[in-house]
Amino acid sequence: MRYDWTVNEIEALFELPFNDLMWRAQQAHRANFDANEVQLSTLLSIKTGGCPEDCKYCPQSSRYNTDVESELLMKKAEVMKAAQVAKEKGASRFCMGAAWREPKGRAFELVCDMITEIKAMDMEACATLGMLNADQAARLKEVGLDYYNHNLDADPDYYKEIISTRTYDERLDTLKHVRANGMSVCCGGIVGMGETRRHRAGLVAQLARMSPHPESVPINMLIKVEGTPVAEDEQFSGDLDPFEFIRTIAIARITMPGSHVRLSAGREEMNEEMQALCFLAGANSIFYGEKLLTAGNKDAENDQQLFAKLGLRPMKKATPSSRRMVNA
Ligand code: SAM
Ligand code: DTB
Ligand code: SF4
Repeated sequence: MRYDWTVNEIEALFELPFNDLMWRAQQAHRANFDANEVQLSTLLSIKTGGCPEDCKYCPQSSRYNTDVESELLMKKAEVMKAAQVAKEKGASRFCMGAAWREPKGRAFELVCDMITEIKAMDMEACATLGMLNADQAARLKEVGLDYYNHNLDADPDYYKEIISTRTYDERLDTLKHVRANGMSVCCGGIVGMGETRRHRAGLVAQLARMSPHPESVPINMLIKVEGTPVAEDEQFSGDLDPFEFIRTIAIARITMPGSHVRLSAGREEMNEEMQALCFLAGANSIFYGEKLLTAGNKDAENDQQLFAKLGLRPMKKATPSSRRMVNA
């Protein structure tokens, strides 16, 4: 496994002929995984909207005028009902998201109770609650959390254009606490925010230089939500070519061959052929279920049909034993 990828090397991968890139991605994928298995994670927004942060892509920031209504933390019984439905539909992991800068006080303990109950249902548990300190990470580990999602979102230089209320280093600190407490890291980013190819290479380099690599790498295609600056301001405009998105997936696969690369937000807008190319590029995880946090997603039946057409199977659990553990 390599942890010394340079931005130039990754940019060179972006320049490869498409077929050559896909071939390399397939080799990396097949050396490490069953290439016909895809991990299914279901998301639930347990605390929606009203977030004090200024992430310019996010419909949940209180700074932008979007259709998202603020809601209080959901009751545990409702969350458990949603987790049960996700399990019955075949998801192996349940991911809870909260629109917080960081978790605090009693609300944090309530989320810890939810995690305990999800673990009792024999599902993998993931949470994304904003920044964590060392004590909070230790507490999440104690209640059995398997994965913590915290994205880098963009290349360090481009990041400054997108978020001002928390620094890149603060993000890295949270990831350090997650690692230090023995949880798996889910960390990726967004493409399609008006960044250059060099910036996309820079984002992948940041991820691929982490040692170990994040176990899960969500690659989100920006969902342009009315009212958010990235959807409204010219500065961020310009649609990303679909092949550039597929290339980004392939490059994540090549540079982080043992990680679960997730075809994440934006799938609702993708046709079956595009999704099939993403799987061919080495994506082996998706968000499964009709909703992401506030935005729509393909519904489960739709995904089941696509899986049948492509001969894909849901992965049981993304524990290390499901990997082939062979380096590409
Ligand atoms: N508040 C927490 C945080 O920021 O870490 C957790 C929830 S936040 C919504 C999780 C991730 O969702 C963000 O880091 C970003 O990558 C993704 N996201 C949010 N809005 C998006 C959009 N419009 N399109 C694509 N991805 C988005
Ligand atoms: C991630 O990388 N993408 C997910 C999850 N981690 C939490 C969230 C996507 C959010 C899309 C916009 C919305 O639903 O509000
Ligand atoms: Fe808040 Fe997370 Fe949205 Fe940023 S991405 S505004 S921190 S919910």
